[in-house]
Amino acid sequence: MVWRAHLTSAPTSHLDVTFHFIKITWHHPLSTLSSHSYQGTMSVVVPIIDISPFIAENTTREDKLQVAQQINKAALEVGFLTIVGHQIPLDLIEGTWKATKDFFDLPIEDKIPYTRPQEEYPFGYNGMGTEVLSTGKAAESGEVDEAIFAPPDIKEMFSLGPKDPKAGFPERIFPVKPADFQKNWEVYYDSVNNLAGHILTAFAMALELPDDFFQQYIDHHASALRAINYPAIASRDDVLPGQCRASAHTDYGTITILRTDGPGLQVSKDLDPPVWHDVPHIENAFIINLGDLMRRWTNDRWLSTLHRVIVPAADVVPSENADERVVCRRRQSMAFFHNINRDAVVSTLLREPDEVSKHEPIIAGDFLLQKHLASVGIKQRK
Ligand SMILES: O=C(O)CCC(=O)C(=O)O
Repeated sequence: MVWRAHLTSAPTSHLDVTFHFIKITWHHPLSTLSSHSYQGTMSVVVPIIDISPFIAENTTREDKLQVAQQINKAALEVGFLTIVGHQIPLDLIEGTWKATKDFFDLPIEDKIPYTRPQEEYPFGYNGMGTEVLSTGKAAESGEVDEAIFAPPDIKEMFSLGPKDPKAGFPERIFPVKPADFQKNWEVYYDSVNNLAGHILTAFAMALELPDDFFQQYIDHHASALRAINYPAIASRDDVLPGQCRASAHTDYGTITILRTDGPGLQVSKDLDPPVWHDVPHIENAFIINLGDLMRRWTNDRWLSTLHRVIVPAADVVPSENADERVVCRRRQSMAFFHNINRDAVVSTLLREPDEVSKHEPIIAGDFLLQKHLASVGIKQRK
């Protein structure tokens, strides 16, 4: 198979953070998405794939190719897969999970000090009501100027960026409490980043590219580890119409490696209108989804699928004491957003002689920051 890159002149960085904007008009969050519509999808099956041939030693190329073929099918048909056989130790996962929960349980005054201006350091602590992921989605097509107002996602977050100064961010910040937070997060970040490297090798094989094709884009990568706390919700009255825990969006980078503690995540291959399907929760597995860069690279062959986290319709937790009843349990997730180098140019890879690129080349870091800042209500001048 022959791939050729779609290259016009290389893009130059154009983003200039200028002012905060206020969203005043109410639209349904999805009304801002592209008018491009897909055929309704009756069912979406997220396959479970054993990734171990890419991690264990002494596996054959044939074993790897079989996994790569399964990945190719999932990327073409769903844009989501669940992986087992990842070999990340359970005690690391559980230790990091517990330290993260302990951080979220701290009083707000212990968390706020880790908030940073997102234009400079798009990580740290983001409190309740500070993000609307569907606005980041709208920014991709330049529709934020249409003044969207969508209710904020019901969550708080802590994110960690890369350690390497060459990645182009200020030094990492870690909460001092709980004491085991930093160590767990450092090791977890590196382990999951390592896993991402294996998955990208599998992607390269699936695309019939050289096995190390993606390595040139990740030697000073901008990946982020983000923990999300979705608090318990005591009353339906606390939820605005259309409000989600994480509103409908696609992820921005290459892949996301997600761990959750229960259901709530939904995907839709349809945009107009979306048709939502639950992603099954599988213990000790990671959910992997493809981000926008993978879709652009493959000229939309591979999917970067719309997803969201809902407030479940009926999740009443019974209790003898009516005051303790909650309509919706607390939920925690940890997402590793694998991003390539900020200065890397992503140009469509074309494989047919007469194939036309659906996308202009972009600078990965600009694309990412533009979407992230839009989701936290910061507009940039182009
Ligand atoms: O919490 C989850 O299950 C998914 C979160 C998510 O999609 C995101 O933050 O991008």
